[in-house]
Amino acid sequence: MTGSFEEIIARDQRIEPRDEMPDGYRATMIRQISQHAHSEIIGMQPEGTWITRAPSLRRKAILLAKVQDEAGHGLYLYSAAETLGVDREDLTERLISGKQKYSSIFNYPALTFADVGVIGWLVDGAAICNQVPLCRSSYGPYARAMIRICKEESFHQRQGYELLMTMMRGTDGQRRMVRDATDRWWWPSLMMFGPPDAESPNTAQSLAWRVKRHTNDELRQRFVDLAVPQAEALGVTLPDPVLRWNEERGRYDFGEVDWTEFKQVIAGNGPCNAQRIAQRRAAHEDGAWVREAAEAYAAKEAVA
Ligand code: BYC
Repeated sequence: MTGSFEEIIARDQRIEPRDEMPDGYRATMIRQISQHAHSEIIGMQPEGTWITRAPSLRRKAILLAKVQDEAGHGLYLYSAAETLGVDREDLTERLISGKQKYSSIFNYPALTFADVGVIGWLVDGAAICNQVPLCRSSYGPYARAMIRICKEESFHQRQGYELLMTMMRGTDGQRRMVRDATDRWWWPSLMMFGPPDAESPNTAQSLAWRVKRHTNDELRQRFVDLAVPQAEALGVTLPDPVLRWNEERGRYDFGEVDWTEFKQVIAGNGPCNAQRIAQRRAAHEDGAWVREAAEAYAAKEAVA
């Protein structure tokens, strides 16, 4: 791509790894992409606990495929981050030492099999709302990774919704499970979009650099507008007494997110933060022999 960084951004073209870029842009992209990668990897845990307890072979196969997809997304994203000059091993260290964040949403437990459906419907649904615009993000490797990731996320969203539809046609007990899981995941899903615009330190610069295409509040509103009719079709009530259609705005009004809870969760004090990091650290340590074997093999190949 020819032209200065500013010209490329002004033409709405992509910045590629070898292009010159301001240090702040590089740091922003490393921050966002690596946190996104960590979220995909940590995000395997809540649903992963249900793989051995899935109620049928069909549900187990679907869930396994979905959780494997999340691992794939994480690996894509670590590779995209590495094009900016960081090392995946180092990023993993930053995650397990608590220096880098991952999405708040994965610090909540998946208590019943209905949670698997609700995670697909609401969590993947929110992820799609947030990530589709990122397919046009200014950093080429990130934008291109997002295209495939979004296609897979939309399959995930549909599998979750289909599971919930099936449960809603089942027994009273199954319907209760779906309603309870919806109640627990609704507000944390709205937190995925980040703090309100007025309290988002990174949004203005990220919009100017075309890393982000919409503000946190714009995407949160878009998600609510999509989710309400889906909840109606499913036959569940979203746990927000203020939620109602606003004729004038042509959008849904909704209640205030509990931002104190959000801050607590991203500060490390959510219901499952310690467990998530401990499990990730143990998996990393257990995998040390694989990394050593791969390095030994690569060294042998280099000599041959
Ligand atoms: N949780 O200035 P702001 C998935 C942090 S995984 C934790 O608005 P920004 C899936 C933020 O990092 C999908 N932290 O920031 C996987 C910043 O702190 P730092 C995950 C949050 O970057 C498995 C501070 O708060 N998606 O789909 O402009 C199974 C101030 O925020 C959160 C992505 O990662 C949060 N919710 O905007 C199922 C999307 N929100 O870094 C599904 C990519 C904010 O300054 N990321 N913070 O210390 C983004 O789009 C943006 O980074 C955000 C935040 C919208 C999240």
